[in-house]
Amino acid sequence: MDTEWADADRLAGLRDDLVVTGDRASISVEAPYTGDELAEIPAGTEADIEAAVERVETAQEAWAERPVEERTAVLDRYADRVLDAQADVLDLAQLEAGKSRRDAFEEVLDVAATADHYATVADDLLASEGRRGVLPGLTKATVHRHPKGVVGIISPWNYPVTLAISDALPALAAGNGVVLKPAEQTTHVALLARRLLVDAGLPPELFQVVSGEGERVGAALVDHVDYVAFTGSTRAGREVAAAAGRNLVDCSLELGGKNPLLVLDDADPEKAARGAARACYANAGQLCISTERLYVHDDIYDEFRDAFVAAARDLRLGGGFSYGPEVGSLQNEAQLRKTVEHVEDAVEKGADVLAGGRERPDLGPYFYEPTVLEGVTPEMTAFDEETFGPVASLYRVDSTEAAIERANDSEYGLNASVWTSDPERGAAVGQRIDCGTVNVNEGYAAAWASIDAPMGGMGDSGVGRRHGDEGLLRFTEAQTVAVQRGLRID
Ligand code: TXE
Repeated sequence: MDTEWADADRLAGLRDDLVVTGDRASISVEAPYTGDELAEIPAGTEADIEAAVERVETAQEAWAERPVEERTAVLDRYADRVLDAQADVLDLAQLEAGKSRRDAFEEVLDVAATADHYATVADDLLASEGRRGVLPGLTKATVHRHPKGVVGIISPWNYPVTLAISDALPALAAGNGVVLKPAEQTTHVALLARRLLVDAGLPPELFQVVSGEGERVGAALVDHVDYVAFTGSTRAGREVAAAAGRNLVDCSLELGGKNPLLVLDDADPEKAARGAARACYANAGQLCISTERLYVHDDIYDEFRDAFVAAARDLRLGGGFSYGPEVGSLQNEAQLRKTVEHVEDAVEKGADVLAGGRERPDLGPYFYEPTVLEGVTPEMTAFDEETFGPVASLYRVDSTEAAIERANDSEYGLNASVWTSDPERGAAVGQRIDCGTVNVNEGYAAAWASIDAPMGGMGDSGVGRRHGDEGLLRFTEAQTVAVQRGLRID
């Protein structure tokens, strides 16, 4: 394979940073482009988690004592470090996740922007803040922001750099330490991203990584930390939240989505179709905020459908470490099977495939063509279940009201997109959609790029927000110290 990361010794060098306290069983990791085994990672245990937490706890106390500017200086240098090392990060993200280079590039951009953002604003967000008392003049209350302590991060394989690091950055800026349990499939690139933080000056003890299975090592992590930031399936998210509840620790959960895109009657169908194609097929649809349901106004439905089908067919599908292909491979066999099953089920029950609908074994074991379905009905799995693959369903609606109603008819509520020639109208429609983020005249990247605004889900899409002020303040305990100013009954 055309990257130096395919070298077993180089990958082994990254695994030196894992916390492994004894002999461990191993988990095989494969390269999605070929299906070949890439490496084996240790199947961590609760003992590894305990050791990791202990190391972080000691380092965290000293870290929290350091002035905020010293902590944020590390983030500032990290942004530069990641950009300098981008070729290496992109290669490894592609190798382990099977994604296109363009999709990997978005990860690098996101972590660098997140680091820059919190390096700039953390100082203000963490400053102690005077408050007026309930009885003005009688008490002098000040709110202080203390770190939680040790933050546990559980990350998935679809955005293995961003989702491992973009929560760690504000947590560290706020004075916490971190124990990360990355997805089994993409452990090495998470280790690389963490090593770059150490290169940027982070005390190495402060950020530990334990590899292994979610049910075992992920679940153990939740039992030993002071806060959990989880990104993954709704199923695992519920288990994490239940355990966090038992331990009375706070958590944030970014889970799945079945995200809607609305094309209003005044939209430019060509522009909307190109944007929609990116929204549906970025990262081969393996993106929590990607679009799977498109509600298009009757007046422009035919024009939009033709343009959208053409845009889906035009996307270049393929592997390799260049910027050529726009859409990469699915990450694993389970994702491919789920995608195939959703499409087969829809076709058996009467839906039409307007584009794609085929595996591409000539490109690699898990490639699947960008697919457009029409005529999807409620009995079909693709109607309301997240495919997490390159499959989008087109629906005709006769009014904006109908589009909003259909968009809101979902257990999920992560991300939506509205296309119109009137941005104000789009923003007004957006506020009526039950999703944590809404993009107007953009598929998904407008909200994602708004690093200083919160991002997260409603309903089954999760709890809590990353990015924005909330993205940092969730890693703090607010403490009020109130001084009585004289009035008392003696
Ligand atoms: O996710 P899991 P999977 C959705 C998407 C996908 C489906 C399954 O629909 O098809 O989930 O993917 C760890 N306690 N998303 O099976 O299992 C696990 O080791 C603690 C949406 O890969 O949720 C990994 O590190 N941790 C999504 C992480 O959770 C547990 C991204 C995610 O794996 C655990 C990924 C447990 N009981 C999948 N069980 C998004 N929001 O972007 C698993 N893990």
